Amino acid sequence: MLADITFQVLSVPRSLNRYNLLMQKEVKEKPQYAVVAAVQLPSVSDAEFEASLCELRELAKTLGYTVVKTFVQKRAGFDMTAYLGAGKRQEIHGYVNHESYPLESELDVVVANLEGLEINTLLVDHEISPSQARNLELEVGCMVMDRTMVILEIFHRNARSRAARAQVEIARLGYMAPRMREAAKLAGSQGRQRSGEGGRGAGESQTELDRRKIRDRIAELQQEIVAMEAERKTQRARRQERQGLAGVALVGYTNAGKSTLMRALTGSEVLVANKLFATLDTTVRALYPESVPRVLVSDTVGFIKNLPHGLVASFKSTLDEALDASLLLHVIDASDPGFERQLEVTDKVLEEIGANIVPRIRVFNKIDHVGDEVAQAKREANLRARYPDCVVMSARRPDDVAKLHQIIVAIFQQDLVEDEIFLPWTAQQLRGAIYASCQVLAERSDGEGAFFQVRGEPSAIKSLREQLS
Ligand SMILES: Nc1nc2c(ncn2[C@@H]2O[C@H](COP(=O)(O)OP(=O)(O)O)[C@@H](O)[C@H]2O)c(=O)[nH]1
Ligand SMILES: [Mg+2]
Repeated sequence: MLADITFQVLSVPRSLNRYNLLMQKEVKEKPQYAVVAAVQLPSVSDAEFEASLCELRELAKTLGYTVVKTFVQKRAGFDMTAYLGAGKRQEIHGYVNHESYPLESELDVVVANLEGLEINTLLVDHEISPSQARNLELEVGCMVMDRTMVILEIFHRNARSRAARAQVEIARLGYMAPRMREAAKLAGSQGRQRSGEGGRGAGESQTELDRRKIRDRIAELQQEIVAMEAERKTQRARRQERQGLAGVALVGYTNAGKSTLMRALTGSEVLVANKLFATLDTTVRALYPESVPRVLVSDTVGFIKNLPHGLVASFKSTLDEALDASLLLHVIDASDPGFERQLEVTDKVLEEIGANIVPRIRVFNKIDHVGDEVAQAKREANLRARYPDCVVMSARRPDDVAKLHQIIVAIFQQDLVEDEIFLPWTAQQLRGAIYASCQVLAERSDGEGAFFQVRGEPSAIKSLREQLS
């Protein structure tokens, strides 16, 4: 009953309301525990099914969730009322409410104190209807998020440019619209039943209004995107002209190891261990040990294997950052059986967004995860033959990370020049500036002052000279 009132007043499905509140207030601060559930249809192979579930768990992790249990069910079709069959719903209810604990499977996270754990979300691996979501929520006793909602939330958090934010909002509105309609219809029909009146319920006219508002808002956003497109091109050109913007963007599929590599390359491992959900904020960090020029590394939203069709445009918009980078690290999970296909898709999408002009290094990661040593050597040899300038590595091996670090720095140092700067004893206050903007190869002094053999960007050296003259 309470739920229906919420529907009428806000004309937004309860699940969406609660979801927004939850996202704003809690996820970023408090550990969130979730369970995952999925129906395996007869047409879906075990391998496909597992891969999709695995990906959903990774996506959940990106949102800051710890997935403690996965429930699966084979069915000929989705349950019309609540996606999962009645028995499975009960089982999940029991688990979420600490009434029963099904046997652990290898997919589950072992949690020391399940009793004290508040599981607040059930994630389902399909897009489900608003009524299925609502019924499921009522039965299991926690919030339900479907796959599309999870992905939308990730995009929402990662969209940084105005154009990307607009694009993601369009997708969110598109997702919400039918859900609001459904909610209002439900509220309207129940109102009619109660009052015995015929004709259009209050809910329905509200829907009309909401629909128009959504349509108008989408049109407005679309216009904004077109206008921004032109503006962004000039901004980008200007930015690339500017010296000293050495940026590396990590791109590739979810779970390829982008965030792990980012942490390893930027030395933020310690921070991550101490701050629970540091990953949510790790977007741009400087390469560590620091280099000359200083190189900034940014993480992008991963490609998603089962990306709902309606989300393609917003996904691409979140890749904006890749366009601003001077170098792309395309990270590929070399241990994933489908890595070749993923590589092709990534290349194609990068081309579509115009990022094919940005220099790129292919990084085949997780080589340690490819069978035994013989298999690893064979895979590595194959990859090197096929992709001559690639890097084959494991983000878990510090030596490999150091090598990649060197490769990146070397690329950015290609444009550097060597020079000698003379600093009279009277201008020693500039000493710090020299060390900050250049790499000092050697330093000697005589009675007049100090001589620095430096390597740096031409613009940095020029600016130092200007300060000295
Ligand atoms: N065996 C192995 N696992 C890795 C490697 N790099 C990352 N991982 C693991 O792969 C999973 C996904 O990594 P993550 O960095 O979150 O991937 P992202 O989605 O691309 O950011 C994590 O469990 C990592 O610990 C690697 O080189 N070898
Ligand atoms: Mg990541």
